[in-house]
Amino acid sequence: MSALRDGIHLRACNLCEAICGLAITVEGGAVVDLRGDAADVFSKGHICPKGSALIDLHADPDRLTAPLRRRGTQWEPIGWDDAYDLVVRGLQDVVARCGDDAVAIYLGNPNVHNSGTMLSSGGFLRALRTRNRFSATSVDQLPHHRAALEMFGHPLLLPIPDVDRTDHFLVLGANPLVSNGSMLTAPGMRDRVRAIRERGGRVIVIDPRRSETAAAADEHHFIRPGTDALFLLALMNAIDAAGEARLGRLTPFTDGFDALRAAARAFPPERVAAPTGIDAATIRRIARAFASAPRAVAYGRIGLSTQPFGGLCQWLLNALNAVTENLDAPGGAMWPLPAFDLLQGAKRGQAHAGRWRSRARGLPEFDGEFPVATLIDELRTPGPGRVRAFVTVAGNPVLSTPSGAELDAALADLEFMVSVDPYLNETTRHADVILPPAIGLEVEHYDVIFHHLAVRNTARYSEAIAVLDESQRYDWQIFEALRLRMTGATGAPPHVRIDRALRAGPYRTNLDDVRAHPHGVDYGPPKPVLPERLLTADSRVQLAPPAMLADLPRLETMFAEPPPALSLIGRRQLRSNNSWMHNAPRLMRGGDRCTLQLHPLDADARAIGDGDRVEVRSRTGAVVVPAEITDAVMPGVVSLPHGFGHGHGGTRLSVASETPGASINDLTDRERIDELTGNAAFSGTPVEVVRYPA
Ligand SMILES: Nc1nc2c(c(=O)[nH]1)N[C@H]1C(S)=C(S)[C@@H](COP(=O)(O)OP(=O)(O)OC[C@H]3O[C@@H](n4cnc5c(=O)[nH]c(N)nc54)[C@H](O)[C@@H]3O)O[C@H]1N2
Ligand SMILES: Nc1nc2c(c(=O)[nH]1)N[C@H]1C(S)=C(S)[C@@H](COP(=O)(O)OP(=O)(O)OC[C@H]3O[C@@H](n4cnc5c(=O)[nH]c(N)nc54)[C@H](O)[C@@H]3O)O[C@H]1N2
Ligand code: SF4
Ligand SMILES: [Mo]
Repeated sequence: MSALRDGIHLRACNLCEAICGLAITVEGGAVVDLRGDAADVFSKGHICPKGSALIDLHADPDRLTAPLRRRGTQWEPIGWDDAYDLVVRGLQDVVARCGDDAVAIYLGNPNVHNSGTMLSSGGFLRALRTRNRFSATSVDQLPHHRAALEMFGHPLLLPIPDVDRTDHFLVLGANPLVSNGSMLTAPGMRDRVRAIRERGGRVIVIDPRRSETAAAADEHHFIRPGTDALFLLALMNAIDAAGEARLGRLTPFTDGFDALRAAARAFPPERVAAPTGIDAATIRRIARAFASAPRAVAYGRIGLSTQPFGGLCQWLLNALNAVTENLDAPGGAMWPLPAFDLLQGAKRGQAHAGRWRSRARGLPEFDGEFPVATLIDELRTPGPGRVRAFVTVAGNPVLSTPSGAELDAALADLEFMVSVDPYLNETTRHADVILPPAIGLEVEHYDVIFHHLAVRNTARYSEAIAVLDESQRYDWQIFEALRLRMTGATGAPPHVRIDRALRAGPYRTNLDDVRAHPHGVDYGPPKPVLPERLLTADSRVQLAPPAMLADLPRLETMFAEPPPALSLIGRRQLRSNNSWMHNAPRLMRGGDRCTLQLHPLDADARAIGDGDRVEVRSRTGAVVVPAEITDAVMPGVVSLPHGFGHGHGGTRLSVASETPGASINDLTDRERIDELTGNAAFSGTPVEVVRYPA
């Protein structure tokens, strides 16, 4: 394990999108204090329990610090050079026999939280030349990217709610008080939400569960899972019918206003009340309040993107902000301008989707990736191009992607697998070689991604605060070593790339300047950037993209089909980080949290008592968990957290496996996707629940 350097260190937490500044005191090689940095220009002292758990991560005896090679069910340590050779040979062997596409890649969530990986993995991954690329994007925010591409010309042109200046915050399918904000980098969301209310503004939450955010809001309304597109169309309908739809400043460079209004005309509030579960008068009232607020913003996160109409939802959210003069306007949805700007060199009209299709199910690529919901098909469907080798980088798809148990079985059948990952977990146990990078406090960090999603333009560079053990490697060293063996070439280390990008960026700064400000550099709140920043071919906003309009008829099925008796949704928890931090002792105190929440009416109908063990069944599988009866969930809706299911043998997760829970993704269904974008449609999975044993 690496040695921490003594002193007081200021660095950003890179565990989630909030990128909080932390102050960490190390004495005698041990962390004696870790707190939010009160002087941080952006996070101002905010911290959550996961931030403190960086200490556990660093000290975790289960965390791998040297490569492992699997022989049958046994793991043996090997040297790095031998490991690299094995990996390159294993991959090249499969390519030689089965072709480039026989290698699949899966990039998990921590990739985007880690500048070393972000900036250095590309060379190696491109050298693999496979089209079978997958990532956590398609179990998360793919619909946001698709809407941004269709409307603004680039997947990364994501409008962010300007929560610090808004008077009206309409939140759908997001729980920022627990998730700490997503596609909304705004550390300390509890305070920011409170501030909206204290300045006389209003916060309204639309969610099938009375979430922690809902509890802190002015209003909360239950909505039936997966019906938000109907609700948003009805809001648009009511605003337009009241004569309050207008584009204002956007008018000269926006197309599709009339087509959008025409589309909404088919969805009056009275029509959507039954399927959504929100009555027409309430919808009209919410519409009026939104349109009449001086500055309002509608924001929807994964409750709106991991559902069958995710693409429509993200389009309609942007459109709603646009037609109420709240797009690209303070207090509405705005585009940050980060110091390291990934769009710096982007050309108009160059981003496209659907250039090729997946072999087995014919699903379209997006940004060079296929939806991970079809990974299993590519592993199992025989014929040329079948995936025979697998590379995972910072991902745990066995627990995080739909039909997880089926994926688990399919991975056991591979010819070769390598994981770049610090844990031997439910996914990496299938690898032939595990290459563990240094992580957390051990690595330098500049947040390349999340400044693009932030409510304030800031910059912060974090030094590594540890000296690596001889056996350890940084992630970028691993990728460069693999790339060198594959191609004969290597690239610059991350800090050089960061410096270059900062120099070329909008503030013309550099790494030394940013480094000289360990509490962060503040460039102020976002300013309007349209039409200049648009990347559509004609530099215009498209309010009614043809792909979105073409998906509307599919919505009609919502009226035709009765909802399932019970629909499953997820539940993020403050002390979880997707699937991978359950080995941190301080996050696991207090017993089993992997409970199925269900409404008293649904419990009574099934003679289920609080704390009873219940079996939850879906088309794809079944799990047994304790029941938690609560009126915080809508009748007809049950909720299970994701990221549990640590009961598999052959892992090295001594803490997590003590309270393993069950995986919600043993219930979700790889055939349930948003047909427009291919994103997994977790929310609203039909389930049955019975007492166990019955
Ligand atoms: N049903 C359901 N499923 C979901 C969700 C849901 O809400 N409901 N949420 C989805 C979402 S939003 C996401 S983002 C995905 C996440 O899905 P994944 O990214 O597949 O899963 P994680 O649990 O984030 O696992 C991260 C992996 O990265 C490793 N890791 C951690 N830090 C580093 C690092 O610095 N470098 C490297 N190389 N590895 C590292 C960990 O050991 C772990 O193996 O799950 C999705 N799945
Ligand atoms: N503590 C913690 N923080 C995290 C994570 C974590 O695992 N733990 N994961 C991180 C990641 S990778 C991400 S992507 C973000 C996600 O950030 P958020 O999107 O804020 O995360 P969730 O808490 O899953 O919020 C989704 C909400 O949608 C609701 N919902 C479910 N289905 C529907 C629906 O059909 N309609 C509507 N209107 N609502 C619905 C759920 O009840 C839930 O309250 O969080 C990040 N932060
Ligand atoms: S909110 Fe996110 S960035 Fe802040 S301390 Fe918690 S995990 Fe780290
Ligand atoms: Mo995510």
